[in-house]
Amino acid sequence: MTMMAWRFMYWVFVAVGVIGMILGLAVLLRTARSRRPRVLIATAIALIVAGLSGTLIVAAAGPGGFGHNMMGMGGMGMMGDRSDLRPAPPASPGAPNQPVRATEFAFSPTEFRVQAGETVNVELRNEGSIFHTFTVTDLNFELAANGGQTASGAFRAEREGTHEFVCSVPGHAQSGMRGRIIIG
Ligand SMILES: [Cu+2]
Repeated sequence: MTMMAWRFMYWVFVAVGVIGMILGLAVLLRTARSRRPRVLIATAIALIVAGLSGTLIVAAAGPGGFGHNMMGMGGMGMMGDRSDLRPAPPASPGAPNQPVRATEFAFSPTEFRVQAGETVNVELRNEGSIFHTFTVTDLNFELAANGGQTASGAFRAEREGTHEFVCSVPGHAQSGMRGRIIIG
């Protein structure tokens, strides 16, 4: 499901909750004055309960749970339109490991060296809470991981020189998610 769909459902829930509560209260007030049958009172109470629980579910899920999910969903959405790099090749058994931590909004380390001709397994450890990538655009290498996840791939140091890596989620590189690989 897309982020738009989630937003839409969220507001439908809120609207149903609020409208249910208002309708329920209105019916209850009217029946109290004019001695309507019990069925109406039962309907009113059911509406209030449904409205309240709907609103409570949304409120409870809101800032923490639901907000978190929404971010995850947003991240998943980004995966689709982030860049057209091919995914990194799988980690190569026996190759040295190069961990790179990602958080909001920084990498650690911001610089590392690889001997020309060598292969290292870059291990993107996303220790943040939203989706990030490790992207070396000019070497066509990209790893991607949701918050709390790790992704590894074999990085072949073929071209000598300094190559920039970034997180390719829009805005993240500008917020500080950039670094350098020195091959030589
Ligand atoms: Cu990022």
